[in-house]
Amino acid sequence: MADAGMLRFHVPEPEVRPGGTPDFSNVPIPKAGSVPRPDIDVDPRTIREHAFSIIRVLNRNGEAVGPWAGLLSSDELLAGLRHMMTLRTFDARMQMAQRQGKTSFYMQHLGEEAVACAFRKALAPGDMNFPTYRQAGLLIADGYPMVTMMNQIYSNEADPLKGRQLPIMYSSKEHGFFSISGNLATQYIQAVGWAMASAISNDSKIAAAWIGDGSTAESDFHSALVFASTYKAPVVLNVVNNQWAISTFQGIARGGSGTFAARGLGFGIPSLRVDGNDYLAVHAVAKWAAERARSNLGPTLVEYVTYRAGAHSSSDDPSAYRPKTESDAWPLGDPIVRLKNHLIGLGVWSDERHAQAEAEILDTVITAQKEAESHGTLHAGGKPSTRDMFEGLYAEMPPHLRRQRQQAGV
Ligand SMILES: Cc1ncc(C[n+]2csc(CCOP(=O)(O)OP(=O)(O)O)c2C)c(N)n1
Ligand SMILES: [Mg+2]
Repeated sequence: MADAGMLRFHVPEPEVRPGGTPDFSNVPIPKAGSVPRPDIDVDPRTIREHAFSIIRVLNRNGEAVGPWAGLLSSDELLAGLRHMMTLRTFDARMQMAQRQGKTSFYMQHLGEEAVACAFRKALAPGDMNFPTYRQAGLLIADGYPMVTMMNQIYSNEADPLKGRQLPIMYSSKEHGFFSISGNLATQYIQAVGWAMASAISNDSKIAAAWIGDGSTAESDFHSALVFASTYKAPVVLNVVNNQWAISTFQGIARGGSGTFAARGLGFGIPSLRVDGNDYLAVHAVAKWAAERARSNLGPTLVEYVTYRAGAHSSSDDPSAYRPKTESDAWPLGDPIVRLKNHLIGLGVWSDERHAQAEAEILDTVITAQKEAESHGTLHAGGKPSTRDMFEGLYAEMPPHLRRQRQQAGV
């Protein structure tokens, strides 16, 4: 019986803290291939269980099984593997560059590479992502030049954003990558608004909204869902649940809802959970959701279940709040290893070719890095001009900025 009397304040706590033994036995992992694949015009009320299960394609033996399998050719999968490997190598080099003082800040994707890399391949040219800082895979998988990314990270003279954005907060209209904002969740309502505008103007382009588990606690997330569901906006609503929001575990933002996908149910939005470390599953679910959006069936909410294996950012030390071995215990494995094993099983890849590809990729990344560094780094070489600071925001510069520009003598 519940005890009446003195009230107690409830704060959810993670299962394990530093020094403890990681335990994910409370995370139910359905068998690969076990979750049905409904038609895209399904009545959302009939697939409520999809918000609590996990769609998986790759089984423990690396085979692709079940109704969500079979969408990608071996060549497409080999390209996907290369994208994820490139992102991982890029991350390692840029993290090191941050430690060497060549940039002030960096954010890695370690363990989450499949999410953005596979998602990108489900979109069409002209579609627009509204990403967070952890979706550089969208750019890598779309062939955006690594040198340009590095120029932005170094805020050097070739930085297309001219030092006006925090490192890694890229922007590329051509590659469907809306400028990243450091103010979490703002991009969610913008994505829904962009999608509504696309429908209002009878265009064919769809939007993709991105948010992390922790940031779903922001009101912008909920407002976005209201507008998306009311106006059936052509948008894919992505939630990347990597278990952590800096030092705050996902149970805080999730509250009592069971899963992040379940948030969509109250809005009548079809909501699915997918194994975020399974390239094939991510791609299949993204394709399903994108097709729904493009067919005037409205929004889909997708929760990617993954794990942030690295630190939150170059300013973070996760050993202060979680056991060091927690990422090894994560039950969904490593996305690169899983796709690699699948391709070996198909007979189109091998350990030798993998090692060779790793060496080639490292070489390509280092070559790009040398080129970017020839344009300058944080404290050395070429910089954007002081004048650039004043340009590009207002069509007509307000008087106070004109005065400041005069004071700066530029
Ligand atoms: C509105 C707002 N509040 C707080 C922050 C500080 N902050 C930056 S990242 C972050 C954690 C976000 O976690 P999550 O949404 O899970 O994304 P992840 O970093 O795990 O990808 C916080 C609290 C911010 N940038 N903006
Ligand atoms: Mg998170």
